[in-house]
Amino acid sequence: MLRSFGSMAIPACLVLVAACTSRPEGICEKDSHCSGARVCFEGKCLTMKQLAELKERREADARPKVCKDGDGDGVRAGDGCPKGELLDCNDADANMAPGRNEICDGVDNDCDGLVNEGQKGCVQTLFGGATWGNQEKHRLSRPASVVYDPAGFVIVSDSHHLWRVALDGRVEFLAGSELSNFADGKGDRARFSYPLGIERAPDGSVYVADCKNNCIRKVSPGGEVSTVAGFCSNLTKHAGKFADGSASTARFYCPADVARAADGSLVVVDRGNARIRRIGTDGTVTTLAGVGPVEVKEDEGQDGFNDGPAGEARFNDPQSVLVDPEGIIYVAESFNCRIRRIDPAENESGERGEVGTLAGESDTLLGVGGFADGRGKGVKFSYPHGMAWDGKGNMLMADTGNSVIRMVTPEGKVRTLYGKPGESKYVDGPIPQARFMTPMDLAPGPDGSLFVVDAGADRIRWIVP
Ligand SMILES: [Ca+2]
Ligand SMILES: [Ca+2]
Ligand SMILES: [Ca+2]
Ligand SMILES: [Ca+2]
Repeated sequence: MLRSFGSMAIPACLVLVAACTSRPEGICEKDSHCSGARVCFEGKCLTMKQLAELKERREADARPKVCKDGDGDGVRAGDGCPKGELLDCNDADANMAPGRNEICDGVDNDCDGLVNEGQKGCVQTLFGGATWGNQEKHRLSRPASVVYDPAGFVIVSDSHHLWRVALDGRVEFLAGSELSNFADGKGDRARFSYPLGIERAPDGSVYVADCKNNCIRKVSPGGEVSTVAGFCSNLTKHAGKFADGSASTARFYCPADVARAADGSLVVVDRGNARIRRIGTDGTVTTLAGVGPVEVKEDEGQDGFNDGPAGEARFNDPQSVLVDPEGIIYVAESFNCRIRRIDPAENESGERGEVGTLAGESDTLLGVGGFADGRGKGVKFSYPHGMAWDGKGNMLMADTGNSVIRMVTPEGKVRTLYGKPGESKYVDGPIPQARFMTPMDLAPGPDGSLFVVDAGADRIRWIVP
């Protein structure tokens, strides 16, 4: 009986298969039935994103609806909790729950999205990484530079935005987009392409070294973005250009930083061109120092170091710049692992400027630095980036490769202030125990505090003594 039923089923199955050759509209059986990069899932063509969302939704639905206090801190969590109940932001850590007192440790005790806020002798996180509190929807991505405004906030550049962050942690979007492109305009109509160093103007505007757009931009306090100098474009065919001249005819190649001199002119680290440039108050762009990009010698590495007359000096991967009140220029160089000193004054024979080394020593062919405190040539840096004045005539430096913050006197004496060389980690807490991953820039804040861009941790750290 069973056998005869089975033999009868065979032609029925064949009929079914034949019918399938005229598949109803919108039904798929395999991926090749779907157009583009879509896949066939349960008879429907879905994009990979739709598929991931569907699977995520089903997993969430399959999880039991719970509301419990897993870490025993008296605050429950879970998607089964009644609407309106205050939830534990981390139900696996009893040191974290809404209503707790913040203390100087490694976590956000009160679940407001800020780590160690208001704690003295402590390194805290001002912006980035928050999954709770008022920063939840603002994602900081590869931050590059920070400036402090005495009105009580910092401005931060990342890819490809500028953010304004109040010292209580409230974040306001200032300009740009997550899309890399070029556009002048206000707020979210403006576009940057890998903005790097920023500098505050006396009126609260911010100058931006817009690296991959190959130009210098300016952002007003209201978020209006304009072009200061250079031809802005992130297209490959417009990269690699160099020209002095008026603001619109001058060309830069991945400017990395900009500093404002006492006379209102701007000094630009033209990183791709390995030159230090000046933008006069009338917009005229000139070259202060540097003979041009490095020479790459076969099997020998890069030849990109030379001190001496400004027109013959060589830089290799210059990253940041400071100008002192007398107009002396200091440049931090990644590949040469040095701080260079440029006196731009003409000598008696009319030759412009002289370039020397203030501190640092390295293998200039291989770009290998190291770590050593000391003075002048006895100092070693590793891939240094941003610098800032400390308000007492000393320079502070983000020594990226060593994961530390250094202090450099105008005489070239260097010591290490924060972090531990070789321990690249994100650790908030008491200052001696705190660690940094890849500090890229810094800015002194109120009461001797210091803001640090920790690019590797995607966070703005705040050292509060
Ligand atoms: Ca709990
Ligand atoms: Ca908890
Ligand atoms: Ca907190
Ligand atoms: Ca804490």
